[in-house]
Amino acid sequence: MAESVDVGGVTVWPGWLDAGAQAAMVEDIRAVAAAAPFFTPETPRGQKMSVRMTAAGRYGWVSDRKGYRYEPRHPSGVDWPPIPASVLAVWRAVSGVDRDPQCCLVNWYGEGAKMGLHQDRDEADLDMPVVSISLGDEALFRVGGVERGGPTRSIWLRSGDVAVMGGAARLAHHGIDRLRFGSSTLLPRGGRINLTLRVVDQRPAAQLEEACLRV
Ligand code: MD6
Ligand code: FE
Repeated sequence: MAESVDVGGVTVWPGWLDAGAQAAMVEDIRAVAAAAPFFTPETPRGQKMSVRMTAAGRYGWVSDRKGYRYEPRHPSGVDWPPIPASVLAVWRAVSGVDRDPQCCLVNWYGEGAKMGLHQDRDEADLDMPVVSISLGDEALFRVGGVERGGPTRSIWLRSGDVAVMGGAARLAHHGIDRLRFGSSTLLPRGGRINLTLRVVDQRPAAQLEEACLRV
């Protein structure tokens, strides 16, 4: 396994997944999308995002005119499918925490898609990291600080790379400036899939109490 790289406090593991593992994970995501089809979210101000989204797990993250939030069901009303075992295994290997993710957000980037600088802050327990898995075309990932407007650093995320955003960087601003469309052959029609894994809820009270008794 290659060494990790620190980008503004985000730990990136280049090539965490080999080609076979990437192809298998794409098949797992196809099955997720068959149960919970991709949709195009809108910002609360009514602008269509350029990425298409779906999710797996107990919660999916959705955005529409009512705002950003986690929802227990796909917009069609069906439950989100379970998080694939291949994806869970990555979380368990790199997250460093004892809870499993409750949401695997699936972002699908076509040609020209990007994601503006944002913070991931809709989760209740910010001691839990966000883990991201990149599949397909290379994407320019920008990481800034917790405050908006400071200096930023960028790194090209490639297919199979895994990034962990935790600790002091948990609330860092970050986004995808652009894709090198067609740079990977993983997805037959090009594009990029990014998976982000999150714990959404606070830890159950019984476990919190137990953790307090232990210290
Ligand atoms: C992306 N990633 O790579 C967008 N969020 O397409 C994210 O927004 C992200 O990579 C939280 C933690 C890691 C990430
Ligand atoms: Fe994010």
